[in-house]
Amino acid sequence: MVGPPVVGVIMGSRSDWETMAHAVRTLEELGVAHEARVVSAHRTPDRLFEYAETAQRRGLKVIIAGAGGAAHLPGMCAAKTQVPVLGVPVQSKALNGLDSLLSIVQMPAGVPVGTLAIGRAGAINAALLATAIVANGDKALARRLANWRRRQTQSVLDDDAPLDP
Ligand code: RP5
Repeated sequence: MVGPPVVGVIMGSRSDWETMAHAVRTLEELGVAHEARVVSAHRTPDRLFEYAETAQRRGLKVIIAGAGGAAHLPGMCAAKTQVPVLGVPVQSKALNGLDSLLSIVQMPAGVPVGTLAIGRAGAINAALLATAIVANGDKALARRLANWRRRQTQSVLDDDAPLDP
């Protein structure tokens, strides 16, 4: 992977890494230049503002923001940048991520956050969606994404193991 990052992956806490690592691994598989940082809306608001305000001029095309609980990070990030923000609700201990999901998905009209599923599936899909967005202007990446999807399809077709009752 060469060149400056085009996808930024941010998360509210180091404790979110277990989930957000799935997004980063998927970006790596697809050869998408990316960066990953801990940026908390609550604990490091100045870092968040600086990150969001400089994202566009640093060349980021998409930001993936993962957070749990009262998950303000994706919405606050989207409030400070026109770079598309994809939100990943991290599965919280208290409410299993329903709190995270509702905090992220229920943005008032005017500041959109594209919200994915809770946890691992959301993190992987956020990376795939970010890749598809970036691939609109990158034919080589579009081919890599198409190949990734073909391999996924083939792996299901190839798995003929019996389904034991
Ligand atoms: C949120 O609070 C983070 O996104 C994390 O999911 C949650 C808990 O953070 P820690 O207390 O584990 O640092 O801001």
